[in-house]
Amino acid sequence: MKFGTKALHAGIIPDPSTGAIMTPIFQTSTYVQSAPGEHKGYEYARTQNPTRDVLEKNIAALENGKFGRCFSSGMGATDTIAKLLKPGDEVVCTNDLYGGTYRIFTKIYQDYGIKFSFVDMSDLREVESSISDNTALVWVETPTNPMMSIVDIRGISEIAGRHDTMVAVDNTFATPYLQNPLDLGADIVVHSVTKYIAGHSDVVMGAIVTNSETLDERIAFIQNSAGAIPGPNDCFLVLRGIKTLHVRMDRHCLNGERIAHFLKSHPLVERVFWPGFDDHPNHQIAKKQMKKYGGMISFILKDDSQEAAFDVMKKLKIFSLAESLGGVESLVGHPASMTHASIPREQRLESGLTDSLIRLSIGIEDIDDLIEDLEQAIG
Ligand code: P1T
Repeated sequence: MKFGTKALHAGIIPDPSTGAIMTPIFQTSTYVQSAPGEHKGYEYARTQNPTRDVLEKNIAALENGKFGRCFSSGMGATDTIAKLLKPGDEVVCTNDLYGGTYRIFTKIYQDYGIKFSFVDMSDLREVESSISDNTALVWVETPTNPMMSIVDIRGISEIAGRHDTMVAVDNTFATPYLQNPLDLGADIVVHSVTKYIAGHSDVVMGAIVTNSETLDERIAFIQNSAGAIPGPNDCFLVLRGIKTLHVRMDRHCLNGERIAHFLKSHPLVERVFWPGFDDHPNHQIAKKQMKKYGGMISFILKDDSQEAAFDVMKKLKIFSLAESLGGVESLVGHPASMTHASIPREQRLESGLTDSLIRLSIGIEDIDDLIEDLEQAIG
């Protein structure tokens, strides 16, 4: 089955009791048993919920994976992966990544005796030399947030395989429509479903997909034990959002491409970060592992001051100034003070994240209006 068909049909069956074509919202916390232990496969809604079951099957299918699990947020999903680790374990991470991921690793799990190192993964030799006998996990984000660097998932998976180390890929920016890390050798895919998968800026949710039954059993055990589950209403909203994921993504990518080129040719713009450019350092890898290049773009102005960046953000009218991304409407953000403020400045600068960096999440509005908005704001 191809992607668009899977988005609409994978895991979805009409409700057996009514024939309802849309998955019902099972808004219940528990299920009646006819005798102790005699039930229809559902005991308590932290453990199982039919609306969530359908969504988990659907997301797993989109990632070409066997097992999917949903969580109350992307961070809930990341937290679950971290809980697979034990004191003494080491994790090698991309040096450019979502600030909240950096924060949970360094401010929470580091105190539990897990060591995290952050490396420039565009250079595979750096990754290999960072792996030790204690490395239990390689954490990849690609494209990275917010510098749009590209990491070679197959290359990393081969290296990790030689060292018997797991690879988890945060696939939030690419979505399962543009990139499928499990097909490239990764062990685990993580999503902030909040973003493109849900797509309408009305839900916070996370997901994990894997092909390993053993891993999935452990993930399900943590999901039930720690309890970071999404509610059935949110699962319904995400199932509804997914039905247009491929259609939305095509438009996000098309608008993204137009805006990336517009910015690149603008006389007041110094540099644009977007993996679709021929001269992007890992463009060839992006071309190989992604279907298209997505709707996320970062850029810096020729006037490299924070004030100039703030001025553009203030002048934008259609782009709303807000954290998050991947919704149908366009957003603009200032990573240094917003999404990545929890990363120390020196570390941010090492991956190129300056105080003047502007990040755009390109929505699916009419492209002419978006370009006009950027034109009047940049000047
Ligand atoms: O917000 P939440 O659903 O918990 O997802 C966290 C998360 C995980 N991974 C990536 C790559 C992310 O970008 C995020 C959340 N990011 C933002 C809110 C943002 O504006 O970048």
